[in-house]
Formats: sequence, structure tokens, C-alpha cells
Amino acid sequence: MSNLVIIGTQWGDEGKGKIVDLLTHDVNSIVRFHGGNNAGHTVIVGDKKYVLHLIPSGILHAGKQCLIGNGVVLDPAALCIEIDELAAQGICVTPSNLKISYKTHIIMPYHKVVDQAREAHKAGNKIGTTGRGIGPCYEDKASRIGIRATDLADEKLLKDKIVKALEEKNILLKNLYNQPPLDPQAVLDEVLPFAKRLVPFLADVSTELDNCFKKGGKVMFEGAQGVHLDIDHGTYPFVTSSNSVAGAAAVGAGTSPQKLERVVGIVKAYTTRVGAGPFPTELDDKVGEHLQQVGHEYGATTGRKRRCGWFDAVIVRESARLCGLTELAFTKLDVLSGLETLKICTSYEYQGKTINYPPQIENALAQVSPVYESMPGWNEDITKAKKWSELPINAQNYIKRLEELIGVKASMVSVGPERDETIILG
Ligand code: 2SA
Ligand code: GDP
Ligand code: MG
Repeated sequence: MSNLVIIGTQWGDEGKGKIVDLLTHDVNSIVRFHGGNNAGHTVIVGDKKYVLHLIPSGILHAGKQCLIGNGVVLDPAALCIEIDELAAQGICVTPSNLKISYKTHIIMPYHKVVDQAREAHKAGNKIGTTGRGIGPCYEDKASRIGIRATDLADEKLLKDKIVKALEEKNILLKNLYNQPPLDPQAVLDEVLPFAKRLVPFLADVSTELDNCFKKGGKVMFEGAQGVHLDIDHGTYPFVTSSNSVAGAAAVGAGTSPQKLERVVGIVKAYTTRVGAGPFPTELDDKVGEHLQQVGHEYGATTGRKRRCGWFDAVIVRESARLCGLTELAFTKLDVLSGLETLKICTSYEYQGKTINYPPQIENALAQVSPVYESMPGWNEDITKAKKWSELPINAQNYIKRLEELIGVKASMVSVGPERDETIILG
């Protein structure tokens, strides 16, 4: 057994939740290391559907320790709702199976107000954020006026910090967004009941991980969003506000890079994106509609329709390079059943040249033309396939070609949303 990092290799929603749930039996602890409740990780177990936003997807397994690392931004109200929703579905979340780092930054009501006001105020260049206050919370962290989970236990400190943060926010809200100022006491009153509930969950997550390693335990680092939404390496400015590459797992969980052993890249068998930003292989035709409808491509947090397109090997190859992927887990191969021909983008035409990597200049990805190769599709329903040999030969060839283009081997192929709709390879 090894420690595992789970990374979305595209623009998110590759099916990380399903794969994390599946691999949980191999580890003792599961830790989220970045992002917040912008994430929506879906796990289907029988007739039950769980959508996790903040709590690691490993929570569905008894006896596993779930951790929220310092790199996460946490909305106390959203977490309390998630805990209650899981309880209603028979999953008990307590301070013994969920711990929150003292250093995790807290999404405050004003972060959501600023996020939504800013998006509404933009004319044509909206990012298409989830409106969950993610960006403004990370801004306060970097500006050193953020509120951390440890502050939730100290009402006076919390109030002082709210007053400080609102000094600037209220000027911004009034002068730029024409919104009424927020009252510090009202903000405190709104947050306090959730804060009090979460205090027993606070812990030194970095030391918890160390203790796990010292006992010979193994850890899974659960990534959110995808590499091309990374604040540094993604399609800036159409990105989220955290680092989603594998290297961020060490920083955001509070451990050393040597602990990141296997790096599993989750790869959807086609491409989707939710929110604005360049998407070279996007399809605005019947095939795009097939992928969207058959794949049920709707945002797991906001319900927005996801944009769909052909597989883009250029961006996944870049993810393999940036993250040092040791293996791939392909998902949603079943969604391609019934398409006569499958296209794969192998490189881009950009400024008269063929390039094999995403250009680095801002918005250049919006100017590339995808270079495609075509492969024959298959008609069979593949959701019942349990072994590689049970896949149609054209499906096998498609996966083999993607492995070749990405330069990394697959360890599993998912052919349906359920746990047992998965082919484990060699
Ligand atoms: P934000 O809210 O500041 O992080 O938004 C910035 C961009 O990041 C994108 N983003 C996502 N993309 C895919 N999936 C995400 N999670 C949800 C899901 C999304 C949803 O599982 O479907 O429900 O809409 C996610 N979270 C952030 C976002 O669309 C912006 O492009
Ligand atoms: P995540 O954010 O990467 O965890 O992915 P989401 O949960 O946002 O979106 C993935 C969606 O695809 C979820 O509804 C999953 O239940 C579903 N899913 C995962 N794997 C498969 C698969 O192999 N086939 C099909 N049809 N659906 C899948
Ligand atoms: Mg998702």
C-alpha cells in the first residue's frame, strides 16, 4: 500500500469522488488539501447518491479518518448542512471521524457577498464562479486579514477580525458594487452558531497525518477541481483561486513532498468544463448534446449545464507533466457508447505552427485550433463489463491510444457511476 494523491486532470468533474470512494479501502486517512464547497464530488452507492462538497469522499466508509487540511477554505454553515444531510442519509460525522485543521481559512458571509457582487458587476468577462466566496476568502488569506478555524473558538478575537475585514469590504461594497454595508455584529451573530458547533472538530491535522504515518498508516490526498483550473498552471484568469496540482497536496495538508507516493490522474473519456474560459475541443452540436445528456453533465454544486467536447490529449499530457502522474483512472467511457466516430485532439495549430502543449500566453488557448485524429466508436452498452477483455475492441483501442498520447498507463477504467461499474487493470 502507498499514499495516494487523487488529481483531476482536466477542468474538474472527472469523477474524482467515485474513485476516491473506491480506493478508500486501501488507506487509513483521507485529507482534502485545497478548494472549498465549490467542489461537488458525487458517490453513488446502490440507490443512494451522496454529493460531498467539503468532507472527504472517504467518509462513507466506517473506520476511516477524514481530515480537512489547512489549504482548504471552509464555510461553517455549508459544512454544518453537509453534516446534517449525511446524518439524514445514515452517515454519522463526528469529531472522531472528521477533523478540521486549526489553520484552515474560514469563508465568511462577506466573502460570498463580494464573490457574487463582483461576478454580477462584470460586463462580458465573467469567470463563472460558483459564488461560494472561494476567491475572496483566499484573497483575505494572502492579505493576512483572514479568519482561521482556530479563531472560531474565541468570540472576542472573531469579532475583532470581522471588524478589521469589513473596514475594506464595506468601502468596496458601497463604492464599487452599490451595496449596503455589512454590520460586524450581524455577521458575528450569523456565524457564531455554526462556529460553536465546529469547535470540537478542530485539530492539528499535520500532526494527525504524522501520527498516521508513524503507525504505518496510509493517506489519500483528495484533490478538487482540476489541473487546468489551478490558479498558477490553469487557464488564468478563468481558474479557481487555489493550486490543484499534485504538489499542492503537501502544502495544503501539512506534510512533506516525500509522502506523495502514487499520483492518480482522473481522466474523463471526453472533456467538460463548467464556467467561462477557453475550451478548444468544445462541441456545439449533436455530439456535444449526446455527451451532456448521456453523461448527465450538470454542476454537482450549482446545477449549471457543463460544456462538453472531444477528448483533449494536450491538456491531459500537460497535467501528467505538471503532476508526475504515476497512473490514470479513466471514467465515463460508457458515455461514448453509440457514437460512430470518436475524435481525439492530439495537438494544436497555433500561429501557423503545430504545438503539443498548451501555449502560456494569456488567453492563447482561446486561439488554438485542435488537430484531431479519428477512431471508430462502438455501440454496445459497456456498463456491465467487469474485465478489460469484456470491452469492445474499439473501446480498448480508444483507451490504449489515450494512454499512448498521455504517456501514462491506466490502472482502472470506470464504465458507470456505481462502485462495481469499474474495471481494475493488471
Ligand atoms: P470558484 O467558485 O471561484 O472556484 O470558480 C472559479 C472557476 O472554477 C470553476 N469550478 C469548478 N469547475 C468544475 N467543477 C466544480 N465543482 C462543481 C461541480 C461546479 C458546479 O462539481 O460540478 O456545480 O458548478 C468547480 N468549482 C469551481 C468554476 O466553474 C469557475 O470556472
Ligand atoms: P468530481 O467532482 O470529479 O468528483 O465529479 P462529479 O461528481 O462532479 O461529476 C462526475 C459525475 O459522473 C458524477 O455524477 C458521477 O456519479 C458520475 N460518474 C463517475 N464515473 C462515472 C462513469 O464511469 N460513468 C458514468 N456514466 N458516470 C460516472
Ligand atoms: Mg465535481
